[in-house]
Amino acid sequence: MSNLFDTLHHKIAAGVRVTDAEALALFASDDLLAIGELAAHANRLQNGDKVYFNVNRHINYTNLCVNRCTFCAFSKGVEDEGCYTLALCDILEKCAEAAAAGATEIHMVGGLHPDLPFDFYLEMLAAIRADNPALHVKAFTAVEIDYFASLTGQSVEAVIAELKQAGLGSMPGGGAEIFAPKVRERICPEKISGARWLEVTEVVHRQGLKTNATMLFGHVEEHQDRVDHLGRLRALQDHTGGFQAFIPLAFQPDNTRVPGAKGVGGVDALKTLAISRIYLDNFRHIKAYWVMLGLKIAQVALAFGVNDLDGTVVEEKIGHDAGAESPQALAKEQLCGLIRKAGKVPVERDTLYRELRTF
Ligand code: V47
Ligand code: SF4
Repeated sequence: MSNLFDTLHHKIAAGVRVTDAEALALFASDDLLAIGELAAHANRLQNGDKVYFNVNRHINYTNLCVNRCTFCAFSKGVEDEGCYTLALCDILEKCAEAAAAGATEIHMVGGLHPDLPFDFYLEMLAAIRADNPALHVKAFTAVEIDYFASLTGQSVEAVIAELKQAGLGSMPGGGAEIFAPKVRERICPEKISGARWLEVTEVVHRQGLKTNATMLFGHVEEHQDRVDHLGRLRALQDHTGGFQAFIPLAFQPDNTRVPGAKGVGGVDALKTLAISRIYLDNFRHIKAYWVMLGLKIAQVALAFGVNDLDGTVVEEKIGHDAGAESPQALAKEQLCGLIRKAGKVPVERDTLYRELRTF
């Protein structure tokens, strides 16, 4: 095994790509600290000691969804208690609060609503931007873009062009889950395929918008499926360069329906973040999303190749509906404290990773 680590250390130093077989061998290894050291080495070469965060606010405009992914505790049907759709005035109020609190980004996603027209989303974007010209709106997943295209009968290109015109600034990385079809059949049979997610994302990148990519892990997937997922992302990034950050999302099991789900322990979470850093040599940013990981693992992840802690978040529903025990929000000072106490340098960024302030 030490042979593997020596080889990978040299490969990383020389900028040579890690293979799928090597990534699988890392998943099979119990030497967590050696994996972490490799990832920290790869991260240091790209990002030094800087760790990014941003001041943002999440808004989930509706939890109504025509899909029923078995891992999702957030979505509801029209007959279900607790279903909601926010009115535009409520959305604008949340954005005004965010702007007043110093946010630079609104992160907005929702379920696939059964009957809101596409114009609702265009008006929502335009109204947010008119009220808050300085706020960057990062919104909609590739799954929602595909839904808007089928809703309107338009091409993905045309949908993106209209959303951009209305004020869309970039897109988050949700909906990727695990690309392998046999896993998707078990966890999200109604969702677009992994191949379609990648196809839509490629079009988005070609239209000039940056996006992120996620991977939902710790349910029924095998290590092989994770490596396959990473491999498809690395290949697309080679073509487009449009991904900013990769975010492994630790599965939260409460109120979900995934028979045989394995769950995510601390070791698995750190290993997965570290291997993502080692394998995805063309992704500059690996994000530890503290909402799903918990604050302690997210902080320790900063020694395992992670260089981004996401943001202040403020009102999170998707993870918390599924039992996440993390707080709802973090203050900027808390994020800086977590980063500083890990021996790193906190840097506030905007959505496009322009540095706003070093602490
Ligand atoms: O697509 C749903 C995941 C995603 C659960 O791009 C779950 O900056 C864990 O994509 N346990 C939405 N995860 C969240 C997301 C995201 C979050 C933060 C930052 C960014 C970014 C993107 O949440 C969904 C799905 O993969 N999810 N249910 C669950 N039970
Ligand atoms: Fe709907 Fe997204 Fe939840 Fe799937 S993960 S049920 S598409 S809201």
